[in-house]
Amino acid sequence: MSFAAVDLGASSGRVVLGHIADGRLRTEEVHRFDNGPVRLPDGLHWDAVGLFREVLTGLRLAAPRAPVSIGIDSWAVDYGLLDAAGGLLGEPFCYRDSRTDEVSREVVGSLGADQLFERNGLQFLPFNTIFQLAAAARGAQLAAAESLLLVPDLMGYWLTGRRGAELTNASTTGLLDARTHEWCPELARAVGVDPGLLPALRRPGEEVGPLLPHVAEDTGLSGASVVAVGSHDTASAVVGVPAQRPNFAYVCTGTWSLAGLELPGPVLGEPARRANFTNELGVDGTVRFLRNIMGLWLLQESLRTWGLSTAELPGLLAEAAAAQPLVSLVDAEDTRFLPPGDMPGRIAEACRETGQPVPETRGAVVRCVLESLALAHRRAIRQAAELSGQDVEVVHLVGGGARNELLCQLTADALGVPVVAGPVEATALGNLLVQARAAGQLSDLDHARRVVADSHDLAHYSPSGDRTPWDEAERRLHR
Ligand code: ADP
Ligand code: LRH
Repeated sequence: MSFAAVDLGASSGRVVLGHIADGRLRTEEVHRFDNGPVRLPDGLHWDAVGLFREVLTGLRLAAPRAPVSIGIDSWAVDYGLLDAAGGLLGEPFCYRDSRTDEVSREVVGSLGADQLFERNGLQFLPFNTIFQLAAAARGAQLAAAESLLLVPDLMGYWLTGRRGAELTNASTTGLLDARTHEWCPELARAVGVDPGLLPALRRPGEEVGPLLPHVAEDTGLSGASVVAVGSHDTASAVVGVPAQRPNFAYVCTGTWSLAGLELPGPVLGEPARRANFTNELGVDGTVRFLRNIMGLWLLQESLRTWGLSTAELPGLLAEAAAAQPLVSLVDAEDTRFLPPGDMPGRIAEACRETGQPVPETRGAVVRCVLESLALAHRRAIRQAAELSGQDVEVVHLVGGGARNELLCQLTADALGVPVVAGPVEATALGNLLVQARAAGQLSDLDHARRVVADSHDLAHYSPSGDRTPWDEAERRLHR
């Protein structure tokens, strides 16, 4: 029995087929495509229809294996608005658009940062859906909208004609109650949004529906239906973490680094809020207690500024490995790095402001980026452990960054904890495993993780070197 995962990342998307045989998950990537925001006169957007075309292409390529179900995940927080006829009201905004910079501060000022966190348990990020909607409420488009669909739910709607809001991704909007896991209509109203826009919630594993006849005909997938997975990509990635013991932390490294812990319930209250932690919902009622770190976006955007492609990454990483260690580090959680633009320039500026040498070569800039990420991973994981009282014996690093040996080793060195790297495609695997569980092939998360561990070669990194220079760098940046 085969399943199809549609995994839409901020920098690339893929359609992956998978089936379980002899306790192993066998996968085949049938389609991969680039993704990225595009600037239009009114701001930064995603090409949602273009993405849907790629989804259809992937499903057509998957058809010969006749998957029984399709699961969709993507980056969080962004949404499309539908009018009464079901038409899309404009291309979805990208979370890197700056229109929420001011409005997010105003909303927090009027609702109270502590009140908001007590209710939704979310890290303050200027692009949380609640702030995007507060900005939208000042324009005309929202008045014409009948429903709001997060990106994977929008793709699901276009495949099936059914609307809904998958729970893990709904938990990133800022409009979901962290305790009851239900929508908070009064928070929606407080930012000028009709709560009727928010569709009924659905849980990972629930059936969304069969494919619309024209989709079934176009893709050749007449027997398949869409099944809700952890549609927030980070929720799926954490399902795909091959942890074999309870005391693990994870870093999901792609465009972002999401570093933290899986917990049975939320950590609310002032210390967690002041440390700017988030409590996002995972599969099976788990909570992802983590912080968003700017991630490999810092590297992607540096490459773009230099006019280089990902093919040139291995050469640059070799230069970074040869560069002098721990010369200059920046705060990889600083939102100055959020918008697209000259990344090496912003890094140089941050180094100057903190009295550190400006990296002079590309290798030195990449070294600065990777060491800064490693330090941010360490801070988030140590603080998550302290705030939750959970010990950390091992860190699992999954996602595209698991291919970056220097980043994995630096993360182990900074933390003084072993790092297990891989799988690179943990998100697609988590997506497939939730479908396999819905089909009755797996029992629980531990079972799913055993299958991942048995199916993949993982790389092990032991901490090396002295922690003192990392301690000094941390003091320099976070006095
Ligand atoms: P997302 O899902 O957010 O789009 P991915 O998980 O696909 O991100 O990870 C993308 C990242 O993987 C890139 O930014 C890049 O830094 C890293 N990566 C890709 N290929 C390589 C490689 N050959 N060596 C090291 N890192 C790589
Ligand atoms: C990673 C991710 C992350 C969100 C960000 C917007 O792809 O979903 O968890 O915070 O995108």
